[in-house]
Amino acid sequence: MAEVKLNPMETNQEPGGDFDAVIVGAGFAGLYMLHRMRGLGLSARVFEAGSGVGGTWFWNRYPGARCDIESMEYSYQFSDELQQEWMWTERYASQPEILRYLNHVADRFELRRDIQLNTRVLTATFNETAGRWSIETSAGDQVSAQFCVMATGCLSSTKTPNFKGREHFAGPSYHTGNWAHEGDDFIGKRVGVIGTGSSAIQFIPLIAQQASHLFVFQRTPAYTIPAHNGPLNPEVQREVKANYANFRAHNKLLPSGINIRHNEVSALATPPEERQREYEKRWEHGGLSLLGAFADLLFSKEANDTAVEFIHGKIREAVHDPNIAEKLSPRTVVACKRLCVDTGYYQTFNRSNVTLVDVSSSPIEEITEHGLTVKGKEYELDAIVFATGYDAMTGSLLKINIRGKGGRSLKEAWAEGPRTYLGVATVGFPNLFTITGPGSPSVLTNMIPSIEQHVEWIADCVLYVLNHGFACIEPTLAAQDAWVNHVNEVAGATLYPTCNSWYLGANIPGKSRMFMPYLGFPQYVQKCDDVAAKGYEGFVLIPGNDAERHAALPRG
Ligand code: N01
Repeated sequence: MAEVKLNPMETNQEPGGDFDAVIVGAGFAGLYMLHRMRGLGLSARVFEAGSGVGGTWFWNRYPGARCDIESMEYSYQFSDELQQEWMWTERYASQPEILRYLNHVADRFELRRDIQLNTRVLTATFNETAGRWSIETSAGDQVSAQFCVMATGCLSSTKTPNFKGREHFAGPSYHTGNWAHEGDDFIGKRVGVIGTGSSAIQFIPLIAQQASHLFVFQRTPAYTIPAHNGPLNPEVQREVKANYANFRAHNKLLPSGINIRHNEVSALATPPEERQREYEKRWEHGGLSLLGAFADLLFSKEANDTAVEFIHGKIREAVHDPNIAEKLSPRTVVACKRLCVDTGYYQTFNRSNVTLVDVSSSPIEEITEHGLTVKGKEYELDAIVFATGYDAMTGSLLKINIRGKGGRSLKEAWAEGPRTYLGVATVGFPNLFTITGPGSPSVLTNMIPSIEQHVEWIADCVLYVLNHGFACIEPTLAAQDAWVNHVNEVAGATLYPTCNSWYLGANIPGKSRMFMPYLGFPQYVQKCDDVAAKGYEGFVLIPGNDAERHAALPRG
């Protein structure tokens, strides 16, 4: 571990809530950030709104919640002892297993003493004179820190549409991202599910087995690929562990950091029978591997249409009623919305107790005391599940009243869409870091290596600031503008921006449309490494001395 040389003024460790760093969130990102800050000899406090650690995996307890990245990959690699000792039981880990893992990590690295649960950060205000962040919480804390790290997650701010009459519904209602912790079930109930994204697709087959009747209110069908989940072969686990470092290093060089075999050939240049064989192979393998079937899938609409046709054929094979199969067949580009991974989703619509209600042209009109209405017809329901997604990537950040230089809020700074340098920092907000923020690869990658890369980069940056006697670091406007343009240019060369996805902010009424994640994990890692190697190119480093600091503060 690199040595940090701190002077007392910089550490400012007085009792009563002055820290080197405040970290917001105790999910994968916050836990590792805390561990890393401690490793640098810094004081840090984590504030977490939930009553336990785990972030996404604490809140998403709906039946069937599991990861769509294989468990041997969806885990930390910063500690070889940890990755060797933890035994995953399934190919794709379930939510309870991932939550157990994160609790194990919190205990193993003795993180809990610096984590304050049940505490939501309300405001974070940069004090320009002191060069420090003041943080206020829902529990009444008022603390300060030189560095503030937002580990708030990309998909943590739930979105429930403002349906007329929602408050009148007499039965229980749920949002997948904020699921009750008590063991509710749907046995014998008439259940309505609104939404058919990744979350709904995971629990619909399970709720269908319990409910007396399940109504699925679908606005836009999604593409989903069978997971073929099952117990993790101990031999596979042993083999990966025998060579874990190489396995991780290999994955890091892949476009999304996920262990998918990427075919370098074009779908259009491949003869139809061969193309079909390739798609079949990927379908049989399951999960996100279909994304790597051909090099031009996300660049050419014509190439993508071959995948559309293939999946439509699979839906027709799985669903007995051709009308329902047709309704379940998406018309958008494959993967421009997140590809889903399921177990028995399409087959569920063959059950006599499941009804697909198309709300694409006739939206849900109203929620009533006993159900909801579509086209004037009332569907009687005992329970409603909102699987309606998230205000992704920016929602949780903008819920906090973050004010930077000159009292300017992050909301104002991002009014036209989030603008960051590398997804980690924003002009006007010195010493504020975002882990997997907008403008970083984040949601288009395996989140855990992305998180680790950010945490390590931020820790190195903090160390650099302190060891060189600086007080603050902040990106330049030129670097930020260039990065935002680059993120958009890269996305613009693909089919990603062609549908109304949450990647674009299109699922939130009034949200500025901007393609938020950066496409290209290895290129991104290289860029971050280069920036650091060049003494944090594109950032302004502000001296520790007050007078010097004021003179050096970038304006505008
Ligand atoms: O949310 P979503 P999600 N009336 O936004 C519909 C990750 N994740 O929670 O498309 C009717 O995908 C909306 O319809 P439309 C993953 O990255 C991963 O399912 O806007 N319907 C859509 O069908 C994923 O992408 C895993 O027309 C309305 C649905 O609600 C992300 O989380 C598991 C509506 C929202 O789908 C979010 O997934 C779960 C309305 N007014 C989640 N408003 C795994 O790792 C919205 N909808 C496996």
